Amino acid sequence: MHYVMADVHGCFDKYCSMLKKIQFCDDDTLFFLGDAVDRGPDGIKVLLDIMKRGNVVPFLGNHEDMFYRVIRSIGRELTLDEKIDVEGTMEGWVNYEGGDSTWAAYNALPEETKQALLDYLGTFRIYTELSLNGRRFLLAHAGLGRYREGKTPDQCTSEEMIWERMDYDKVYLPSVFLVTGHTPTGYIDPAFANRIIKKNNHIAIDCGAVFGGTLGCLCLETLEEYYVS
Ligand SMILES: [Mn+2]
Repeated sequence: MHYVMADVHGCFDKYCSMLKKIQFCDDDTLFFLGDAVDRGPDGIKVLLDIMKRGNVVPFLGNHEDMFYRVIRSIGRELTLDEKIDVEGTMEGWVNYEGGDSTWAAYNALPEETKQALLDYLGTFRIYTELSLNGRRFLLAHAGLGRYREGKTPDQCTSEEMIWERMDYDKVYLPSVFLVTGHTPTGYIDPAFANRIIKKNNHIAIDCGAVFGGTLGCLCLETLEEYYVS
């Protein structure tokens, strides 16, 4: 089976409970739609776990984007523009985006693990399209950005696909389900707090695990929903 999960945000225990709940095995594939790290305590543990599994396909979330920008600058001569970008990113990441736990845990890692993580983050996808059981899906951390009629994925920037919030009241692509994390479902519609939202060809799967909500997971073949509180 193919599963999607997102926005674990350092909740390693919920993540492990979910893998047990879905009985995740070597024949399965997990599309991990970003934001493994930050806010919660154990983001690095989540990243290291998905890294050692051959059947988890990782996508870049905005939190991995910040982390990756910072660590790929370490030990390198930076241009002035890069220096400004990294310093600004670091400031926002650690002070406002919950990056402090990730940064501390990262710094405590052995050098070879740091290097392995750096290389691994370089393989993260921005988006993927696939068909299963006659349904078409597009997977990305944040999605297709602001709504514009007829907008297609190739017209979106990477920045939009991992950072921008979509309009969940609009159908973007008539025949494709957009599967996204990034925005907790309770913010999209309070009636769906802690639950996956399926409407207007959107499937929003961030159930706010780190904000006291649930961790959600969806099976793409069956559209069955799984939750860990
Ligand atoms: Mn996010």
